[in-house]
Amino acid sequence: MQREEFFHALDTVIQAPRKITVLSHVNPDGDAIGSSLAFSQFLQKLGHEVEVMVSNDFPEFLAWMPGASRIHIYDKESDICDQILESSDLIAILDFNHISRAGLIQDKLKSLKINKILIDHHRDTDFDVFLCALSDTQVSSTSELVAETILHYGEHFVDESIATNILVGIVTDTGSFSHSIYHPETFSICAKMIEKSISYNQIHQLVYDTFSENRLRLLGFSISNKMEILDEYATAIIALTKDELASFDYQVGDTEGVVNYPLSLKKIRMSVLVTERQGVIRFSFRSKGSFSVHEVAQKYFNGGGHTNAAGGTLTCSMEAALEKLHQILPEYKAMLNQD
Ligand SMILES: [Mn+2]
Repeated sequence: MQREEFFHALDTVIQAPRKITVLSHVNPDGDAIGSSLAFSQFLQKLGHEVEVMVSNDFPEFLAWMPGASRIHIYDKESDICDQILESSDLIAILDFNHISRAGLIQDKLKSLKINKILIDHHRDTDFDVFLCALSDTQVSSTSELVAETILHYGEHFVDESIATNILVGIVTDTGSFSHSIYHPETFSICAKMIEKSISYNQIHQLVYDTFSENRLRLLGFSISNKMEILDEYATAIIALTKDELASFDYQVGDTEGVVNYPLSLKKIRMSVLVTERQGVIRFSFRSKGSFSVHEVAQKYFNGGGHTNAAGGTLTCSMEAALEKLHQILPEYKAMLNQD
């Protein structure tokens, strides 16, 4: 669906005041929270009754975001969340496109016959029929798409909260403007947001300069002690067991960004962070250039995402997970060694 077609369809959908639930993905990141809050604040201005919901809690470094305290966390209050979902007229799906990414909310979502709209920048949308969908992989973030949507309705809708939330989404999904920039409009949109937001320096500081001592030491340990370099495959792997995470008093979000560091090595094309959580092994993939970690994650690790950033999970032991990862590398050897 092209932009004009989407805006046209959205016009009809949001004309009359409704009860709308804005839903984003499990393990929410800055873009999930930023896009959801900004879109909900815009819908509220249009007179809708809006709730924001995610499956599980978001990291502490996003808790300051305008409106974050009113987000419903499904695993903390599933009864209230079920009631909200059941009484909704419309569900807005933001920053994900596969039902498994709804986390604990997926079964409820499947059982409800409620109209849905989608705004997302991931590949291969396939889980549902939407009243209207804005799906574009050539943008930095879902927050950028939400900003485009709001700006389409008029710059006067952008206030300090909306602008700040959008900026958090774009800054975090581009690694502070270091990747996923596909066109100059990303910066034009940011310029418009910075005019209205709290100071950009402050946003950056609030998001990035919030480490606990344990988190910084975990990062140091991950790189010094745990980074495995496979020169043959231009690949780096960092695997952190449950016990290792616990020894640094792991908190949600503490491994955020760890996977990016090995890519700063000139010779590395793909970086993989493998972490052991309750019963599952989580994979986070990053790459440089045209090598698609989305394909690797989708084919072998029940996941997906973007060309240069993707995730996946396996239900097995850490040893089995690492064995599988090593086993599939030869298939990609030629591609990983291309310039
Ligand atoms: Mn995103």
